[in-house]
Parts: sequence; structure tokens; C-alpha cells
Amino acid sequence: MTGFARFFIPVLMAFSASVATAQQIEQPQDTVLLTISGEVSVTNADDTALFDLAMLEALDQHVTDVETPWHDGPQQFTGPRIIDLLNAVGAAGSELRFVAINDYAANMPWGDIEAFDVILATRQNGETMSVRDKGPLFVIYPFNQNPELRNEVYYGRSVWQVKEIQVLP
Ligand SMILES: Nc1nc2c(c(=O)[nH]1)N[C@H]1C(S)=C(S)[C@@H](COP(=O)(O)O)O[C@H]1N2
Ligand SMILES: [Mo]
Repeated sequence: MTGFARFFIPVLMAFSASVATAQQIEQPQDTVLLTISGEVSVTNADDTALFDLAMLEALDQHVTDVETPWHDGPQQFTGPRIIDLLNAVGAAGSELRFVAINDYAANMPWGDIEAFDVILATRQNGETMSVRDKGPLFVIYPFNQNPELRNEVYYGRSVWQVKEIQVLP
């Protein structure tokens, strides 16, 4: 074998192994803020995917300036797009159920996260949100970019204090 082949073949084998095995997510190192359950294929605890703040912030971040019925004046929210978050755990479903700390829950059709930049906000004006301020995680629709969303249907899906996303078939 040439020196080149001795180098190249193991690299090629490592590469195909990484393609063959599914994507992975790490273990949370800090307080778990979010559990994703249901139709997910990439997990880190039994059949669920657990996320701490650092893991959510390691995903591509989307920033949106938005006026909501729950805040005075425009606010800047930051967090991953929910579609990116769900792609990271290999989710495949037709509906999502967002469950809050106060056990409020609302269903969202999968189509919403494809049609709009809906984010799971981790920060408001650059700061993490306390439970008192409807944190730590808040579903934010782009109400300013898509004013047609300003109605009770989408307000009801704007779940704050989110603790779990169930991916329904
Ligand atoms: N965590 C949580 N999120 C929630 C709710 C709730 O009770 N708890 N109510 C939802 C519904 S049905 C609507 S219409 C709006 C209500 O906002 P409001 O209570 O400020 O009118 O928030 C949504 N998000
Ligand atoms: Mo509502």
C-alpha cells in the first residue's frame, strides 16, 4: 500500500461510518430545560432528547423583533427555529404538542414550522427569561413579519414556560 492509501483508506472508512450511524446529540451538562419526546430518532435519555440551555444555543440562532399581546412594546427574541431543533433530533411527525410548566398544552400542526420562522426563544432582549417572565422557553411566532398570525389560533399556540415538545405521528 502506498503511504497515500495507508492514510486515505482509514479516513474513508471513518467517514462512511459517520454517515452510516445516525446523527447524535450530547448529554446535557446543566439543568434540563426541554424534553422532546414521541417520534424522534436521535435521543440521549431513553426514548427522549433532553436539552440544556447551552445545547439549545449551540443550534443556529434566529433573532426576531416582535410585538406580542404579552409585552409592552417591541421585544427582541432569540432562539433556535423549531424546525432546526426538531431536525436535530430526527423528528418526523405531523403535529407537535407543547407542554408548559403550568401544564397548559397546545397542539401545533407541523406545517406552521415550515411556513414560518417559529422559534423556541431562550432569550428576550439578550437575557434569559425567568419562569416569572414566561421563561425559560417561549414559542414565538413572527407576528410582525406575518401580521395574519395575529389571532387567537396562533396566540393559543404561543406557549410560554415550555418544558416539553411531544412529536405526534
Ligand atoms: N404556558 C402557557 N402558555 C399559554 C397559555 C397558558 O395558559 N399557559 N395560554 C395560551 C392561550 S389559549 C392564549 S390565547 C394566550 C393567552 O394569553 P393571555 O393570557 O395573555 O391572554 O397564551 C397562550 N399560551
Ligand atoms: Mo386562547
